[in-house]
Amino acid sequence: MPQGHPHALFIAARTYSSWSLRGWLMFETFGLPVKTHMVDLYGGNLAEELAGHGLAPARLVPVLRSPEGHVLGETLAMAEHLAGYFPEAGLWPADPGARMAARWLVSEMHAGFAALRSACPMQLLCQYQGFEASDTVAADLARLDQLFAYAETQRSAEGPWIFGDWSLADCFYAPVAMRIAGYGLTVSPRLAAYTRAMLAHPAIRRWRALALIETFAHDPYAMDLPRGPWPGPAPLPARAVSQGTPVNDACPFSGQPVTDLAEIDGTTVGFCNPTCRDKSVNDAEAWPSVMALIAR
Ligand SMILES: N[C@@H](CCC(=O)N[C@@H](CS)C(=O)NCC(=O)O)C(=O)O
Repeated sequence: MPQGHPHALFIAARTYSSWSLRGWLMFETFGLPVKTHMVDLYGGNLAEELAGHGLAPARLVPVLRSPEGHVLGETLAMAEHLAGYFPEAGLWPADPGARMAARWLVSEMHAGFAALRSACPMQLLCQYQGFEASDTVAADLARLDQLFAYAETQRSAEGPWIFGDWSLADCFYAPVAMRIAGYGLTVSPRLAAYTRAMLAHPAIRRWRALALIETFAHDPYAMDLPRGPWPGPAPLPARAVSQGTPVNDACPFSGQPVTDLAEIDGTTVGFCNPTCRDKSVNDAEAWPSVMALIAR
């Protein structure tokens, strides 16, 4: 693996930015080194802000800067770049047939599913109740099932992911699972099982735990529908507290001295800043270093 500075990844609005999620998952789920930076998706100056970071002509998120200083502003190109840069990391399936199919599915996701993407914008806050899928959305879901069924014929690995083992295809389809979850879409048993597996994936749980810290002036995709709870695994009971004796002296994330406390499943845990506290409160089980401190 190349040494030196890691890649820099510029993302925005974890709650809503499905493409940012794709870019981040490529690093997070394959253990690739990265420094993540947040930019403002809704400030009206995204292209200018990106240019200020030396990322022109990028105008959307995510954007990646390589350790050598080259810039990439499209997730499909990022997938190919990272697969080439980290050849040992297994980003594409190893089996040639599965690899071809994975490239197909990733390309079709990148270019297609317009009805689903526009009718059901990704949001990780709730599950809307009573959402009625249009015929075009239903057709996108049928196409999704057809592609996943085809993938099953091309794979040699067993497992919950599109090609059995986790691959770049899952990075691209993870936000689709979030749309199925967020709108309670009626889908085939195959897609329902995939959505359940994705909701329980530790990286997805970490992303959402971070997303829930975000605040927005308004909900850009608010629907006039009742909101039910998020359908993922229920987090452990947890809350920020101002007093108590933590079980740890050093923050489980940074190793720095503890300044902010939370009570998580009955155990007081200390963190070095409110963000690390809050992401742990939002879903402690997403963070192994936090769980290691909690008496079970
Ligand atoms: N084709 C692009 C799509 C990226 C994209 O649409 N990003 C959205 C956020 S999810 C964005 O930056 N929107 C800002 C805007 O439209 O001004 C990719 O693959 O990265």
